[in-house]
Amino acid sequence: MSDRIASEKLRSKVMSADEAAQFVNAGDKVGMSGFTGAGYPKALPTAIANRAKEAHAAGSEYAIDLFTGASTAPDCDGVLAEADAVRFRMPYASDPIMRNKINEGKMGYSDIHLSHSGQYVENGFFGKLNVAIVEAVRITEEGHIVPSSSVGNNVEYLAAAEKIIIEVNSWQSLDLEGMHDIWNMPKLPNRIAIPISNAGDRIGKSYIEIDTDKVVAVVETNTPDRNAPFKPVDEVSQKIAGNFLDFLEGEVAAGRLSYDGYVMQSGVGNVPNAVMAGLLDSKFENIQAYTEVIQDGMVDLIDAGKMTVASATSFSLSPEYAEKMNNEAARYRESIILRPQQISNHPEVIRRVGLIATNGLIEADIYGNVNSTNVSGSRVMNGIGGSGDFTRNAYISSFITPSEAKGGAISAIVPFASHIDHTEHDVMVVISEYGYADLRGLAPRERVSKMIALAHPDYRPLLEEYYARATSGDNKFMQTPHDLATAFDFHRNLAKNGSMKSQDQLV
Ligand code: 0RQ
Repeated sequence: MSDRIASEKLRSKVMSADEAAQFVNAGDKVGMSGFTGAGYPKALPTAIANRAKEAHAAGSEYAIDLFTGASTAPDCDGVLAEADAVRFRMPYASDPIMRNKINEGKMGYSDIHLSHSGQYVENGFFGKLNVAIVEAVRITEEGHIVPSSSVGNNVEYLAAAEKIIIEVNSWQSLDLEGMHDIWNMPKLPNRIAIPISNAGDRIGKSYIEIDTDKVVAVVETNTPDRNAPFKPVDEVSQKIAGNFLDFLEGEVAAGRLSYDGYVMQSGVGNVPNAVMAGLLDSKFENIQAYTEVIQDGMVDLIDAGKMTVASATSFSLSPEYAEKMNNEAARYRESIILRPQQISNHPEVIRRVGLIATNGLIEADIYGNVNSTNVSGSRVMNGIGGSGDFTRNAYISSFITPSEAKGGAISAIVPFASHIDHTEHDVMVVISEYGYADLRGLAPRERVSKMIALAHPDYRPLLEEYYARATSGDNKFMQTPHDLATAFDFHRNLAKNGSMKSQDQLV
């Protein structure tokens, strides 16, 4: 038996994943650890999926409501979705099988701000939490949990659940201990200010205290986190990164930012990773991250001495970098802090540290409204994740995107966003490979030419024609002029012809 379970009381609860899964009943609300392929339970999801398959084969119903930190991985969200073992999902999902089930209407999905999710569960907005299933690096003598490569909503789920199942994963480095900073938010009405003034402030403990009487099972695993590798930096991403740096340089020239101590938040994805590669060769020094996930680019910035501290709730590393983190966690824990997501994404701290938020988008419209979640208004891609937490509260909010998707069939700049996650009131700067649109201080109509300049040249005439229509004829209201009859022509073209381009362009 693993020496990672120091508590004698909890050692007596060790059993197989199949045995532990018997504690998870049909209809249960289950809170799991896990955030972007890091720190999710590795054995229970498959065991629960098998229970579901057996029940379905016998003609019985079996599905759970699944809450996590954010997305997980194929061996968690994927296997559960494939077995039709999930009725309802919250707060974020990016697994392709699960996405299809959601879009086919076979699963409910509440796509909510990540900073809200823990407190919603704690306060019973989703009903009583039956089971928490949390991955740990080890269990202390007192029965405290040392989390693994993500913290997510573990604190809230462990506190709220009636039963606790712990997976102790010996693949995760013991040297992660000391990297976590667990601070319990006092409950309403006794809240106090979160005592973080700088990204690097440590305010809590290195473990999560739990009620050990609630632990019904401990399962031992030895399985890696499963994150997908990043795509190599291509020409478009390189240009976007260059434009992002030009925007930062402009802020320095205007006296609003210094080369010393830029505080960043960066979304996940290939383009944000390319931006970080761009920062490696920049004049910026002593960069800090107050963000949600730590990806490869940030590790490179730390190694190069460019980044002094990175605060997040999770890793989101390629397999190669995850291996490196495991081997060198003792060194990295000097400059990396993993916090509960309620704190990593908290509006109060985000506003205080004065960070520049940088996230990806699906589409932005000519007035600066941003859609991060629903393709053509109806088909969910992933979810809002932390992008709303950061965008709304940042010192400067920015979005980065290639001008086109799907080989040019889709324009990232559209007349009217078909779903809006970040409104024109929150979005300050939008960046594509064609430049950056600084929307600050501009009235809606003043933003239009800047947004159209970000579009691919194929789409610019269509956008200009649309704006001309919106500002002429019967449309007499000039604050945010729209021609409602043709506002969604790009999306209608896509549905009809497989491209947002006009009929004339396609022939
Ligand atoms: O799909 O690879 O199958 O072609 O979306 O697009 O260009 O590689 O960009 O990885 O940065 O993702 C908005 C999805 C962008 C992401 C989104 C398709 C595109 C491709 C990926 P393929 P790219 P990125 C807060 C950050 C919400 C959560 C968030 C996201 C795939 O940034 O999920 O911000 N954001 N979290 O082809 C159809 C469009 C499309 C499109 C892109 N208009 N229509 N498909 N794609 N635009 C902090 C954290 O949460 C960590």
